[in-house]
Amino acid sequence: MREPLIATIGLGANLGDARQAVQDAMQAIATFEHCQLHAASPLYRSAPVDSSGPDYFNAVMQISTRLSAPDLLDRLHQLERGAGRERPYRNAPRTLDLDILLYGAARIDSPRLSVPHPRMRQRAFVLRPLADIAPALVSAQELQAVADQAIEKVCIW
Ligand code: PH2
Ligand code: MG
Ligand code: MG
Repeated sequence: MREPLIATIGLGANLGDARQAVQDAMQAIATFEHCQLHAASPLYRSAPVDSSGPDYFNAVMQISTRLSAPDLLDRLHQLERGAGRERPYRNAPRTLDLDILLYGAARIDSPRLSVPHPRMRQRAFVLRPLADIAPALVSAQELQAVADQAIEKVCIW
């Protein structure tokens, strides 16, 4: 079996009980087979970026996992489907969005998966929670560059 590595996952939702959906997903991911919770960010509320609808709830978590990136993605998509996720168009409002942001130090460019997530460094709703749990992964300049995006910390669970 492969050696465990740290995978970083972004969680977001802005339809239905979005706050609960993010919280439930975090708990479900922490109990995935071959995965262990490494760190969980506080919960944030953020204005939609290149998207529409109500404010989002966002968080970032890190797990130590022995799952391959495609297997992890399959399980995340299962959770999204369980939360009633529909994909009518790109960046549509959603009941649950679970993105693999980082998978160890891997670079992945497949039709299903791009890692590191290509837009993660332009988004406060990723960088702010990521900086809370892994400050070495986010620079002050990067945080400054997204300082105009509306986001607030809601709770520490
Ligand atoms: N996700 C998107 C597009 N825009 N905006 C916010 N605030 N939060 C998100 O999670 C989000 C978004 C595409 O995945
Ligand atoms: Mg996303
Ligand atoms: Mg996604």
